[in-house]
Amino acid sequence: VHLDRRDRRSNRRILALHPAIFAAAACLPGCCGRESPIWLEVEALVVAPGATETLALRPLVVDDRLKGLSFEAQADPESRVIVELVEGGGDLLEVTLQPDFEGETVVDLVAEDRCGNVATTELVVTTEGATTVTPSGATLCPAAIAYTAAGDPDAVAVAGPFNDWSTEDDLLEFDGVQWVTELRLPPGAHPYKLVEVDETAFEPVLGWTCDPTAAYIQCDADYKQPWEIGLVHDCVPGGRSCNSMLVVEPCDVPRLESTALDVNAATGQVHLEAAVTAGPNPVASVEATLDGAPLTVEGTDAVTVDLTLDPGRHTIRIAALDERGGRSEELYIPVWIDERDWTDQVLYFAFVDRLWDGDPELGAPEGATATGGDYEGGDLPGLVAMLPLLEDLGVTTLWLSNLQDNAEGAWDGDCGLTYAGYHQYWPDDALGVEEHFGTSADLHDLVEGAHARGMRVIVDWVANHVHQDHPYAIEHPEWFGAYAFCKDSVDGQLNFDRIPETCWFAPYLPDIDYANPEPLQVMVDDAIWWARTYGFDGFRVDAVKHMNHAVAWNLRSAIEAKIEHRRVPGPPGAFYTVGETFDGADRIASYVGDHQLHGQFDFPLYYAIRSTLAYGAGEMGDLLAAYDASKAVFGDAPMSTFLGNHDVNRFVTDAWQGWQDPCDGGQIRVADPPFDAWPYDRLMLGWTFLFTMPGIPLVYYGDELGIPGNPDPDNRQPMWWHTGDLTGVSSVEDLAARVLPDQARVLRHVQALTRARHAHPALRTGGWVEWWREPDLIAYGRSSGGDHALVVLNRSDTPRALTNGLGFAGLPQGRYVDALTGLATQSDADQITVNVPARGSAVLVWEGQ
Ligand SMILES: [Ca+2]
Ligand SMILES: [Ca+2]
Ligand SMILES: [Ca+2]
Ligand SMILES: [Ca+2]
Repeated sequence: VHLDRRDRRSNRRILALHPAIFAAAACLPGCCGRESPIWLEVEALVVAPGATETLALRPLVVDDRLKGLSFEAQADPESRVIVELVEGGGDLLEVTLQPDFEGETVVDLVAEDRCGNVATTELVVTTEGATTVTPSGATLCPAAIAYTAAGDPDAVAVAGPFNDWSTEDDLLEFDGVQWVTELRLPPGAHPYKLVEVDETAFEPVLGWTCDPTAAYIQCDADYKQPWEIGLVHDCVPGGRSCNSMLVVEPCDVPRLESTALDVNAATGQVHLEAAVTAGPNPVASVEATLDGAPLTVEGTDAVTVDLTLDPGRHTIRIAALDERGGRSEELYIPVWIDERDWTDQVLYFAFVDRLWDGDPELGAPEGATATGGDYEGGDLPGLVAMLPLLEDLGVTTLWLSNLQDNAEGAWDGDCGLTYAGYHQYWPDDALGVEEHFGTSADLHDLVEGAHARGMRVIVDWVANHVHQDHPYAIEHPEWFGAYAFCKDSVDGQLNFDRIPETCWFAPYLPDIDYANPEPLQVMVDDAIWWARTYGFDGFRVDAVKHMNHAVAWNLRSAIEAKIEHRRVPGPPGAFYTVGETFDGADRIASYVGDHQLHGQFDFPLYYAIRSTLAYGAGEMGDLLAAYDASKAVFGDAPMSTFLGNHDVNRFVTDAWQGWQDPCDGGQIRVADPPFDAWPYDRLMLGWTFLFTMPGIPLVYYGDELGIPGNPDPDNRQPMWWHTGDLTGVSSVEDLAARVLPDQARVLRHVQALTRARHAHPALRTGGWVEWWREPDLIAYGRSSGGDHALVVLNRSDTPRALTNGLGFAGLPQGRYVDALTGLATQSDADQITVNVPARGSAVLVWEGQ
């Protein structure tokens, strides 16, 4: 007989009365006068179809101080709900629902004390508000889709692997404004497309499209054919070949989402609002920290934080906990209270293994045979010790080598020699810190130490490949493409050019197949983990053109959602991505934009600087033409300008000796410092140009001294080969005292330029007006607001005195001071005479009338 709930309840009252009557009639020893146990109010238990939930019964009963309660539980047989009492005392109730169960049912609970007093209550079991579970056991979570149709369809479907790309299974509903639906999917990455269906007399016409509002995308393996080596990247919403990708977050814990974030970088005022969404269990508390110290926040369904912060970097972290200890993903909010934009930064590539050996115990070599191809001993404690010097040099952003643990051992490379992973482009662990460099704590020390000096920290993100020893390669071989060596050719065309996205850099570096949504999501998640765990301010993205466009796209979306908390793509924000695409301007630009990277390194300008200044080729005006050409392609994207990096030979060696084959009869050709002054003069001209033009100037470690180097690996000579032990060096002057006179000249020149650049917005922003041009000399005026500068570059062997007007170049009359020499010049009405040395430069900044 099936009783409805009302019947059950009255039945229970009768049951509850009965034991009291029984106890009065014949009480057991020690039981007389004792009363029945009393059930506290039992809240409904939310259980997902197919899932099991547990409930501790003992805390729900008051038993009149007697120990030894026992329980019984009885489910409605028609519901097919399985109830079991487990654990030693049998006081933990497990309730399991059939996968097809939906709605509400009641479980009768009986508590009996050792005197035989019993009490009953009912437990309502409901699926309402539960997350659902697939047959494989994964929890299903909601994923909302809203679509504004391009046409006037009769129906709109969402299709993906989750419904075998069906155009009929999951239809959207028109809500009067948009087509909407809510899917229930397991957490993880799910490609999908939207399908506009137009009914016709014969068969429906299907219009397949990507979701134009999708934050994440996925590009099929064949989106770019091998012969499409140009700039085709139509794997974008609206393009030919993309899929949109839902990234479904776990829903068995609370969720925290920022709903408002206002940061006033000038006053330090921060206003933050976040909404808390409960998972299956009610939210019990919200925890927050500011820079690691507890921060009191009010509310459990919405959180508001108002703070006034000191200048510098701060981190707010908030998490919500539910009644069963379930913890939300952390809401991570980094805040910079400073008015320096990314375009105001001076970037320094701290190539960790080669900067400063702060701990001789760290960094033992791995047995590589190539000179300069093994760990040399530089480490994180060394970089911490180097921060005062870098700050004095005017560096405001550090670019660190990848810090992921890299493969041990020595591996085959160029020149028939073996190499170790000292460069950190061979990751063999997702989240561990390279043991040659130090510990996780050392990395925290470095980032916090830099932040304390107002310096930002970006890190190399290596995502094109992993080392074969990486757990991803071992446990998920299906995440990697088929082996095709980049340096092999097919039909006379290098794989590097033919299939840049899928070729392998080395047989031991499996190339990630980014057509697979799993590694696409995992690699981006790992990147965000590093940024949030260590407080990084940006990524230098390695090998951009060797990964499909979904990688840059999804990285940017994840940054905006999980670090910047943006609703819509916007101008360069708190977090910066700068990519390495060793290629021409159009290819570089094809990865830059609102949905991809913020900027990239300006390789075309680099080539112009080497040509004009290192080789003395062409005319000096070529520099400005190259800058304008870059500007025409890259627009206002925050590009990083440079005159050397770890993949090309060093500037002074290139100027002095030209390109030299790094393979030298079975060993690496090691460059010596030039013993002429002129390569250093040429380098200083390069620095003057870089620091007096827009862009984010990059100092590749050692180029501030002009250290020498043939191509990789000799372009990565340890600093201490040229400076000696850096212990006790904390300023530019300390370092200048230890190096060659020409190197000291370069060092002081770079410092003078960074100081001028930081002090004068005219050197950072705004355009330029040509003031003088000869084949071996150019000069340009620059103005920003009320700030003005006149820059002269003379690569000839003749010192010059140039007299010209100011007004035509937008420059005011008055007193100008050369930031390089400190010498002042007063204009004669509109005329000024500028003295510039042979192979030298002048940076005249206006100091008023
Ligand atoms: Ca060391
Ligand atoms: Ca390692
Ligand atoms: Ca390792
Ligand atoms: Ca690749």
